[in-house]
Amino acid sequence: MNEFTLTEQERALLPSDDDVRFFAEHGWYLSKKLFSDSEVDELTAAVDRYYAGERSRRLPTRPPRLAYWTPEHGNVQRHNDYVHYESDGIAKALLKPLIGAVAARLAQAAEIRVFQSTLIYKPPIAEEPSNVVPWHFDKHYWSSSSSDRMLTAFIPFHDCDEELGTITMVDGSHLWEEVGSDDSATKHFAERDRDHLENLLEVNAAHNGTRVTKIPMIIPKGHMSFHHCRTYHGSGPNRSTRPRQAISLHLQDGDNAYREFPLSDGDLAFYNHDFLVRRTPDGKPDYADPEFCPPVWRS
Ligand SMILES: O=C(O)CCC(=O)C(=O)O
Ligand SMILES: [Fe+2]
Repeated sequence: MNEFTLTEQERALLPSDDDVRFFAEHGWYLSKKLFSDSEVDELTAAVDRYYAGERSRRLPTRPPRLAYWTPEHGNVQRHNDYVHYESDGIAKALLKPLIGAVAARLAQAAEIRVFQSTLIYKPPIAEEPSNVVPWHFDKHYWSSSSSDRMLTAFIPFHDCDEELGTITMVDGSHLWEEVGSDDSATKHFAERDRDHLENLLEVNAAHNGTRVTKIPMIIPKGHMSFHHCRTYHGSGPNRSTRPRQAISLHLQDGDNAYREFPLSDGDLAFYNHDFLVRRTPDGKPDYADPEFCPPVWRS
């Protein structure tokens, strides 16, 4: 029995051939309504329980770059990694085959697995500096991944627009040749200098003979936006009166695997998985370990 099947109604929600071409050209895609309102409400309830301290299991160890907000951190932007692992309620939503099937179409891959899931909360404080997400692309954190087809689904739990500080894409930037990057790029954006990143974006656009076109994703509840792993994106402050709540679901195609990626100091790039996942027969971190990187789709 194949658990990765879609209903007739779900098939109608897949990206069309034009949508797949659009994603290849622009590096982003706004989906149809992939979650019903009640599915989003169930996810929100699971997240409320997570913030209240409920866990289905806990990570066996805390890898070095783990994002893990706890109440002592206060009213800053919250990031919590591995929520698909620690909360079965959250995993139930994120492992919906339809999300994987949409990603598989966009990445033109036969299999899609979870790479990471990060729960995000921007408190409604217009001046809160931690709410601003500087320009970056996700592949920078994934140097130890062999694939260039990885992608991210940004899943808000409510209508999400510029007032809330929605995710904003730099159109077509996944096709840019990159200049001026260094090892600091493998660090999370929270550890990097914002002005430097803003400037780097302009420098890269100019190098590629183009301008920076910023597209805020206006995402209705139940919809989600997808971006290619080399698409520059960021987001602004939350100027509204309600929190901006979302999950970034980072996805890998079936072919992705650990690769050795030497940094300039001779050390190898690593990802937090390398401290958690099982090993392949040749002793490398297995990015297909179903415990941490479960499949979301197989065609
Ligand atoms: O929270 C945001 O606006 C950006 C999230 C992000 O960087 C991502 O989804 O890859
Ligand atoms: Fe990102």
